Amino acid sequence: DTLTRREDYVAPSHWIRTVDLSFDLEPAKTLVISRMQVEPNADRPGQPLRLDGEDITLTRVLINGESVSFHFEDGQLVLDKLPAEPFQLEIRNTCAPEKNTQLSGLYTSGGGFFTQCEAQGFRRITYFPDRPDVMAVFRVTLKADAKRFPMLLSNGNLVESGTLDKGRHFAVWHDPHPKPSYLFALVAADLVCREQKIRTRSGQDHTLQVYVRAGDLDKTEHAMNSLIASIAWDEARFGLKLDLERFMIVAVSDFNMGAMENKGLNIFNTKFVLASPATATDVDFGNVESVVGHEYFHNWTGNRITCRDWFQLSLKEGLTVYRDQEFSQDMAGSLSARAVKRIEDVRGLRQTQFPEDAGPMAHPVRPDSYQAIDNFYTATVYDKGAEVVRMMATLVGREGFRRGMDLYFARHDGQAVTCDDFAQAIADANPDSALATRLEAFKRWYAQAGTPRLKAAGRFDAETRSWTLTLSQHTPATPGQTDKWPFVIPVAMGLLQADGTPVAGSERVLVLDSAQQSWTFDALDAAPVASLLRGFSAPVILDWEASEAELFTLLGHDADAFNRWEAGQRLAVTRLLGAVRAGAPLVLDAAYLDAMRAVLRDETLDCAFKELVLTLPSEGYLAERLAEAGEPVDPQAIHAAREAMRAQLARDLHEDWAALWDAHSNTGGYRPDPVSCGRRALANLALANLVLDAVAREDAVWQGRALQRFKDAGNMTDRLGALGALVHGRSQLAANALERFHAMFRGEALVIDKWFALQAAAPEHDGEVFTQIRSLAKHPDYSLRNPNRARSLLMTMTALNPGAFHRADGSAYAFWAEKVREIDGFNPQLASRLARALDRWRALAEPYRTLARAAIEQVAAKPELSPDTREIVTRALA
Ligand code: HT7
Ligand code: ZN
Repeated sequence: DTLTRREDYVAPSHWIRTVDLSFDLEPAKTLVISRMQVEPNADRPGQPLRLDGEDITLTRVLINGESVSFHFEDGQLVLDKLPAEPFQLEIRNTCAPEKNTQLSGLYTSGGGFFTQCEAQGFRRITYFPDRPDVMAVFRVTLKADAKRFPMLLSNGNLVESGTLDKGRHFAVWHDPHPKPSYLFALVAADLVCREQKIRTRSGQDHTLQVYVRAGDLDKTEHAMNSLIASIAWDEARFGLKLDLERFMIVAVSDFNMGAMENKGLNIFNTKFVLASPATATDVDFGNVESVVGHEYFHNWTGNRITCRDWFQLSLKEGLTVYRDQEFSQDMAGSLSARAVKRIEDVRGLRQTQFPEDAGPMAHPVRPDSYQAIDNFYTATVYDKGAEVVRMMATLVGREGFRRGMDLYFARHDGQAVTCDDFAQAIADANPDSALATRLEAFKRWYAQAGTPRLKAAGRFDAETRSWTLTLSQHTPATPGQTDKWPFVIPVAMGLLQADGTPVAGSERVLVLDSAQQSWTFDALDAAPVASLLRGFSAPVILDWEASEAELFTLLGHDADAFNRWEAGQRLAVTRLLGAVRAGAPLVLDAAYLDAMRAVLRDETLDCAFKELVLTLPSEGYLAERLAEAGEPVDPQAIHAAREAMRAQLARDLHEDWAALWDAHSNTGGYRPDPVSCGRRALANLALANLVLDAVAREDAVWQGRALQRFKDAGNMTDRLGALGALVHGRSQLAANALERFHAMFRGEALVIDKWFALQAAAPEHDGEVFTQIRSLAKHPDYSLRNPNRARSLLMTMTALNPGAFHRADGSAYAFWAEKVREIDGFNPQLASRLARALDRWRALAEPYRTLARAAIEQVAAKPELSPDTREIVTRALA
């Protein structure tokens, strides 16, 4: 298995200016004819042309109509003795879409044809220089049986269509925008479409289409509205217009990731398109909006300007995640709804990216090497990459960032570029900014892995009435990087007086750009309460020994909603980890309970915010806090402490939960707006607490109410909330409700995924949940072949249910190893993602550590493991 290194980049030997592709589509054997206009790269004369190809059968190679000699080298088709002038190259080959279980390249799903070419799927369709810096104009002819495949779609504009003999038909598509092969797509399937014509602010007319299976048309309105909103937002916020007459979204149920931004023909996992109140939750509605936005925004950040090589992946992904996060915040509207979105994003970053940055897969936002590029579609490249862009925006200001984006497009539209090019454009457009003056140091965020620890210490001098804040930073070693240079860290902050009133004029963004720096604040009557890293202005771990009193002040009064929430989480973490460390039962104190009660009763706070404050830090997050402190992680001790705290919050805040349920359990007709979503989220949290407490007290009333709610619910958020309350509260009514739910939604694949996931996420109790997961894996509806279904049980258990996964007998690890090995045999991308579940095994306490290692070795022992999974387990064991 070979390593690809960033430093080895060389420009392509040849450019492909145009490609004329013709497909004779048959599930068992598809014939592909590719005619390319090839131009030697004048900077690299005399080189052979190397074409990538994988799992396809070559039948013919012609240059300017004549057969030529060729050979294969390292899996590539190599052509030498080439004309020095531009020439036409014709390749004929076949592939077998119905045998393509990897879901990369051309494959079948639900009887139709679909493609997935990023990162290296195009080579599984035909021989081509399958690299993002080779950009060509594509013309595509599709031929297929008209009955089975009535819709024939590809990128760009439809130029011709008609019938052929033997019941076949054809369509010809032309995409005028040069693009890399990873953005190619085709769909040939029996689909229906929701269509809408729009005229944009700038007066351009466009046709928007969302294609789905016949029964799903009623679930496409939200995706269409999200697309329209995305188009309007990109034009208003960044001046970026839709550059195509027709923009299509197609939903497919077998898909390895969330969605794909193919030029003009986005292909989506059904999970991120289909949404109706009866089948999708508020979270699903939010995800559809953000994924539709994300893929649409790629049209400029990714497609018009693409990556020079795959090491630059964050150039498009980090920037596009930043853009979709901003879009969702703008759609949320109010200041507090924006903060809720920011809290959710940061929670996700900490849950997934921070552990990644502390484990064996830690890598820079711009990695230096890879074995399988598909393994580098990571939280670091996407979410930390977005934080890097956000820090740039903080350092140059909102208008400055817009100027920088304008310059980036002016300079690089139509090119394949690097992360350096992006940072340079933002800096050059803001020459006096804190970014431009520290650009080289700032770019360490692209080069150095690991989450920096930011230490803060304050000292008040009563004599001079001044308070000095000292910030210092340190980044732990990561694989292959022992010593780190200091990062440039923007620290947004403000000061409060002890009674919670803000200290006038104290708000600012400090820029820490060395190992240690101090700032002094004058004219203070007493030591202030510091609110640091407001809005989570940098992806760091803040080590700030705030007192309990300070945290209560911040929770109650900080002007920054993010830091109010953060203070609440810190108060919870202290208690939870205190119990874990002491090995003693957790007993909640009156001060904490009073503070939580005050939050729940505060009429100035939104429901969504209250729900976030009252949701305890996850077991995974708590484990990382221990690991950061160098303490062995005992997942069962964490689970026990968290369950004890949940039970006490349920019991001691009973009156408040009941009052909240009464106030918010009826939100009327379904609308997925932030206020209604917040009310539903809080009502569901209240119900979960009420059922938990009722089960503990053996009281039937709230369990009965939850069952009634489950039956009467007018939307999926409420129905699943009630079902979750019963199942996760271990009510005796749960089994019957689960059965009914399954019967009710038998034909709705995405809802059945929820049915599996909900059970896999249940808080573990005496091994019952893992036993249930193991038996659900044998359920007739369960399948490893469909990625959504496979993930519903396995990813939910490994990523979201440490109590069920980390067992002292190692049985869940063994189960995991067996599934990874099995999936690896047919879908390496899915297997290698699942294989990451035990990345953090070294941080575990015994016996988990030894058992986890053995399970990883068990995966590694499979002789014919894919390069994808091999890379993960090799790094884990290194
Ligand atoms: N750019 C898309 C990446 C993607 C992908 C990568 C590897 C294998 C399968 C894949 N499907 C989609 C998704 C995005 O970030 O928008
Ligand atoms: Zn993306």
